[in-house]
Amino acid sequence: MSKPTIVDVHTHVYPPRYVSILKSRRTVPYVRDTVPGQPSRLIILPGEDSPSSQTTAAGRPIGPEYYDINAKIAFMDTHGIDISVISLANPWLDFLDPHEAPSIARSLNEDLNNICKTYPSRLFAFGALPLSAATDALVDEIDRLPSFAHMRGVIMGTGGLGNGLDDPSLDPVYRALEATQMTIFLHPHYGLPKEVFGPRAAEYGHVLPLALGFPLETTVAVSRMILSGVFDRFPKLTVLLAHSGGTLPFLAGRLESCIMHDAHYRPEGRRGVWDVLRTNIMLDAVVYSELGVRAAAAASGADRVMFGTDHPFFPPLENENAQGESADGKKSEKWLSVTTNYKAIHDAFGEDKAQAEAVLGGNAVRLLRLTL
Ligand code: 5CU
Repeated sequence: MSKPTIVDVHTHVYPPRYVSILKSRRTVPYVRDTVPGQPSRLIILPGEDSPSSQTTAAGRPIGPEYYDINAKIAFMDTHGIDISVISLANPWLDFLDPHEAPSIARSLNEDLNNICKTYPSRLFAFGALPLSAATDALVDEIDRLPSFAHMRGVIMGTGGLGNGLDDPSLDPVYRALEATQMTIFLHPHYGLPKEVFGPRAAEYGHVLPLALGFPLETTVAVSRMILSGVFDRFPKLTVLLAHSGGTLPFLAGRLESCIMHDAHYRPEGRRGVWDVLRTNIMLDAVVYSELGVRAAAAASGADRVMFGTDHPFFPPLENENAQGESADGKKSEKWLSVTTNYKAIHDAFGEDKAQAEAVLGGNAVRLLRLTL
């Protein structure tokens, strides 16, 4: 029996050009050298280098896993992953000066496609958009993407052009993405206002922003897209939601019910939340539990849920300084964050091996057209 194809749709890279940009900066996001002989540190999250976050050493060590595609391939081999759809990691190009953003986006998308070419049957990509620039520049970049053989969409944060993803100014962007069949990979970065987590938040490291802030940010962003009618105007637009859609699978019924009971919100020809979930939305399976995978499959359909790893984030802690190397220096150790997601998928589908295999790879190959 042949081995099913395993596809990782949620796996990040900071190409060398992007790392150089981060190294040239002094405010978040940036890369800085701290202790001589130790890896540089990547500081990306809002407020991550503020004095109140000193209980967690600022940022995370950045090693080859973040920028060297050979390290990504080694990770894939260790974990039995055949194909990865790589994407720039947060905060993408959001912080760039509007004048330089379009040319940097062009170069980075070319870099990403060229990186994929080095392992042609194993790598595809979600490109990046110069979101700080004018809408025309974004549309121009989207229109270029189909000429890149490996490009299947764009990774985007929740900020849009500065006013979120329900901003009508984004309509030309959505129109271009729909027309070019480029999927939005919607990914969080900004989390929730820090006040939500209270005065003791720093004692808990990154746990609250990453475990709760990230998914809630995604949930709010996609809910705003639904409420503003993005999917009514662009019925063929496809969006892959990071982290199994945040809490949307669990809260979709409540969202739909609140819509139906709101006297002040009566949009014409509105498509229901469940319809959008099952038609436009795809969910990754980066949720670390059987319950989460089941909820994702129940909400969007098991034929729209796809395996992911979030590599290079969440490496085994004991390897923090070695960036994935085991004590003897070999790069062969499996990551708990990955094995947990594999187990969640197998446990969620039990005897239904065909469905597990679809989530592990078949869905991604079909929905993202992962053939050259
Ligand atoms: O650990 C982190 O900060 C992150 C991050 O910034 N982005 C991501 O995708 N996963 C984890």
